[in-house]
Amino acid sequence: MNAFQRAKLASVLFRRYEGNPILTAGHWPYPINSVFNPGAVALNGDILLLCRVEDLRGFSHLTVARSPNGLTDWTIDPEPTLLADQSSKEEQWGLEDPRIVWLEEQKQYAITYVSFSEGGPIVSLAITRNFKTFARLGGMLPPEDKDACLFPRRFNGRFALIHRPVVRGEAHIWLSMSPDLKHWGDHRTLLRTRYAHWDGARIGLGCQPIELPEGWLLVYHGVRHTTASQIYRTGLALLDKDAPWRVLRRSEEWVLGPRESYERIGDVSDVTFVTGGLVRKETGELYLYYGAADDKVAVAVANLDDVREYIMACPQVDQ
Ligand code: BMA
Repeated sequence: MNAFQRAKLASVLFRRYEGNPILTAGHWPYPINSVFNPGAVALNGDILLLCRVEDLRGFSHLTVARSPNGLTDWTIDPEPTLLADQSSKEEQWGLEDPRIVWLEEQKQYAITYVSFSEGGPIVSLAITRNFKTFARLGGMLPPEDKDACLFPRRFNGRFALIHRPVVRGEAHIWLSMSPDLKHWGDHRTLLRTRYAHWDGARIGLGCQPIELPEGWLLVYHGVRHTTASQIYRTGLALLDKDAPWRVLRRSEEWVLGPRESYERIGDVSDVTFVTGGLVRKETGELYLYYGAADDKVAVAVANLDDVREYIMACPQVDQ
């Protein structure tokens, strides 16, 4: 596949669901400003989205929405599912942008989300079996840090966390290791912004890492500053299956970006921000759930074999 053919494939890889946006403030059982950036998981035969919901003060909490097919017939918890503890300085301005992964060893779901503290955003961890009761394990690393997710299993005995600290104003994707989910070390950069590209200003993890036969698919967002504002798009990378600190491939082009009016117009214009991924084994499809213009939830669908073909056609990465 030459570069032109690859770019052509990138532009048709993901198909927007024709019923987008699938969740909006109008669907909500209680008054809210917006709903966006959900974590996604299959649970008890349903598709569950843990949505970021912004209340009428401008603070966020997390609420569960369930659907039998991940597209329609959503049932939304009648009240917030996970609220910030307002007595805690670390969460005083709310909870944002959850990513969910099933921890094989613990037989529990790990939710990594952002607590918005006085000192900036903190990557925090909660564990649950049922999305009704949660063990809240608190902040994992100091601020300013966002866009984090664990891998579902250990590598050489240690857990791995993808996250996005901001250092000297630079926003690259990092990977850190821990023996116990509490003490983190061996911090290293995984993916860097690319000057002058669509992902030149900032990058961060999208959904949870997706396991493919070729390695871990890393879905990430990239930001470009323009004279008018900024554009949030989505790209792909491939990490080594046994050593996810090794980047094997990275897409030159984005695979999803603001195009439809629900992505271009909203609380923040021109944002497609993927936070939930779901592999539909029955159909061989990958669903990506994303926040559209920071005030609605939308979904884009790809054939998983096409995604594999595309990422393997992307350039190898020099590290
Ligand atoms: C990022 C995060 C997301 C948000 C995005 C676009 O920095 O704060 O929650 O969706 O910006 O505004």
